[in-house]
Amino acid sequence: MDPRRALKAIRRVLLGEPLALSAAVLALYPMLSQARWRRGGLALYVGGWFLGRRSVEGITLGRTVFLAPWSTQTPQLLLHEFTHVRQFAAVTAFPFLYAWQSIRHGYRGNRFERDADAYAAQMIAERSLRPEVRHVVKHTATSVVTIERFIIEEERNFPDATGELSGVLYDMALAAKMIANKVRSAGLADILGSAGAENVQGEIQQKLDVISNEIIIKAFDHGGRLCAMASEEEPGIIQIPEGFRTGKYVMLFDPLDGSSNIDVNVPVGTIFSVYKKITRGPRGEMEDMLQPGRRQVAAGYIIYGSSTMLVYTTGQGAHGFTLDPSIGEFLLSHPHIRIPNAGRYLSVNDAYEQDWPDATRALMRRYRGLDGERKSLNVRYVGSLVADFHRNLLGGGVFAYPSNTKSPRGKLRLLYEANPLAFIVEQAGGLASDGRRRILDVDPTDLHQRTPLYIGSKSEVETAIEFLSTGEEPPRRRREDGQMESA
Ligand code: AHM
Ligand code: MG
Repeated sequence: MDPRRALKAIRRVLLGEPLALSAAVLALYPMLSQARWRRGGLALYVGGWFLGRRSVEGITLGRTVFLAPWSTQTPQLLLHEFTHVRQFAAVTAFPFLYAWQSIRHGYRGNRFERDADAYAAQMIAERSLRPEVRHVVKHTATSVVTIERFIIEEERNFPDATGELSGVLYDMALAAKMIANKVRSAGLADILGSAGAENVQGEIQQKLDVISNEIIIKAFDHGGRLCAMASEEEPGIIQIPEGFRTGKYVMLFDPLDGSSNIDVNVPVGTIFSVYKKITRGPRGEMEDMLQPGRRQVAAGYIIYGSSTMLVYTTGQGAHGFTLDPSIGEFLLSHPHIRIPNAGRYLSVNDAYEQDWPDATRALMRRYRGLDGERKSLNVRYVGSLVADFHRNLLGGGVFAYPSNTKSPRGKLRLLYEANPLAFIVEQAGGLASDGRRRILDVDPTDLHQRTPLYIGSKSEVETAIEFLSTGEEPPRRRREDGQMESA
């Protein structure tokens, strides 16, 4: 064997390999760059032996932190190990004191361990409790964090990842750029207005709905990552054409939400939701589509506003990227979005007030400060879900689309709208409910099923649940044909 290669292999066993922390984590906790990070190494096993285990998740020696190859780079773990770096720097006899503490009080009772846990918890809480200190990444002229780099770095947290899910996210970023381009030129090209056809919900389709639907289907149907799709604009499952490879994910999407607003230049958006296939065989089945939202593996939305932004989650926080049109790339701009716990905004269409159940009316009076119990929220309603949701996600507040006598289950769709946004809001520290149940726990029965929706800041959604969870059904109305409206 080549001696240089042998030396390298020995070095790898002893010292592991250098590890670059993800850009999102560093953006949020810049102090972590003061430590040297490595993956693997003998020290992990020696530390494990000392503590009576096979290995430990991380071990710190001086300024170097060794992380176990299978450990997930959670902020908790990284900040914990970083505290040991600081302890090493502050106390010369740290290793001896640490050993002494462990012998006397055990691993858990060791004061250096307790200090490290406390520091990590405090830093994480500071980030989430002070959302007004909104973190926006500044890129330099020569160094940027693209969505691609971010996805690759996030994927490293899953040693078993095959890259397929990352591929789904890239494809969506590409489709988003193509749709953004169409939306931007909508006023210039002759593509405004209705395409004449009605969609499955009985609404008039705008031309851009049709175009966006097609862009997404074409971006995904031969990539080999999905085995089926479902779109708000199509009645049934969209299968991958014969002859193309199928993958292990299904995706549900609303290609252009709020499209009735395009004519008046109001922001619109795309919403998507990804699940792992649960049935056997290469094709996606209805069972794969009708999974509860808590099983989503990824979800996101794109807002085509004054700038185009893509926000997504894979269950490791919600992260926002802004499209830089000069280089045609989504750049990390809002890592680890945290929604303020209490709201500033209330977004609801109160033209339906006369059709709301009493409990909903009482809830809205509370939000508006009319029952004297609290200060009023500011009312902001664009009528474009993605725009209303996005503003409240960053600024705090609640979006509500209650059930009413005309629409006993509300208007919004569980699978294309409520579930993906619920996944994101929960990852940002907020809540989403239909008034009684957590949205992510609802078992879907129909591809196009609707749901009432209360989504946003935790304390505001909790207020909604408090008012609405009494089990009261919305009052029914007599239809023009004399029959009672069904729920
Ligand atoms: P769409 O999917 O047909 O575009 O409808 C959904 C839109 C949402 O963007 C928005 O929140 C809601 O409809 C507004 O409805 P309303 O006009 O009843 O307030
Ligand atoms: Mg929609």
